[in-house]
Amino acid sequence: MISGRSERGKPPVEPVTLKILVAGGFGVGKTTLVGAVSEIRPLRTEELLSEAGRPVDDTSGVEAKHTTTVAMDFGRITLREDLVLYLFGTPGQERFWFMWDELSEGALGAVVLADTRRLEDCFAAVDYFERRAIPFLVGVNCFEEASRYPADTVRQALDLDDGVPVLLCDARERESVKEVLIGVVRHAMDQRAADRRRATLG
Ligand SMILES: Nc1nc2c(ncn2[C@@H]2O[C@H](COP(=O)(O)OP(=O)(O)OP(=O)(O)O)[C@@H](O)[C@H]2O)c(=O)[nH]1
Ligand SMILES: [Mg+2]
Repeated sequence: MISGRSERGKPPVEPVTLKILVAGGFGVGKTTLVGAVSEIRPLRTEELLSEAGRPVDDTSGVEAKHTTTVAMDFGRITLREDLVLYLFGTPGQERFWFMWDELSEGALGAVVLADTRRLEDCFAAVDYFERRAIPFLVGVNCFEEASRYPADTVRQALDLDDGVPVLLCDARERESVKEVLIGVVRHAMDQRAADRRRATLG
């Protein structure tokens, strides 16, 4: 039987699916970012921040926060009809980091979300991706209460390589998050192409 699509002369496209990680410190907006763009109801694994966790969960700066991600966030966004991203938000707290290696398996690239009030919280994520040569960009989640800094100031503060893009964003805004995601796909593709060129040149 001929499908509706091919009747119109357009073969159905099997989309390329890419895996993107969303990392960064505790409470920086990872769950918010995945929720802002996901076209499926995002899978969340939020737990109440408990009394028991208080000694280890550093909530300074995020006092209004009552839940935290304990395993991962998962969402999906179709960037183009032939390009679908699967988003995996990593847990922000260090005690859940044993999961990162598992989550980063097969990832094309990563977004490291940063809050300029607590930039040091994303050092570990930056280190992690640098060490494993996973292409990443830094998305500065611009909270209203935080001072604005130019991207270059953030780049210097994080001691990033020149090639690592730094984008200002709002994790609650779909269009803003989409730009970040397009940025990370572009950056990862560029980096792969550069790696291939280097490999060919020996
Ligand atoms: N004003 C403002 N608030 C935000 C923004 N992004 C997130 N929030 C709020 O900040 C809090 C933390 O956001 P989450 O998305 O839970 O952060 P997270 O990175 O997933 O946190 P963990 O999983 O615990 O590490 C929530 O109360 C959000 O509503 C933002 O861009 N602006
Ligand atoms: Mg979360």
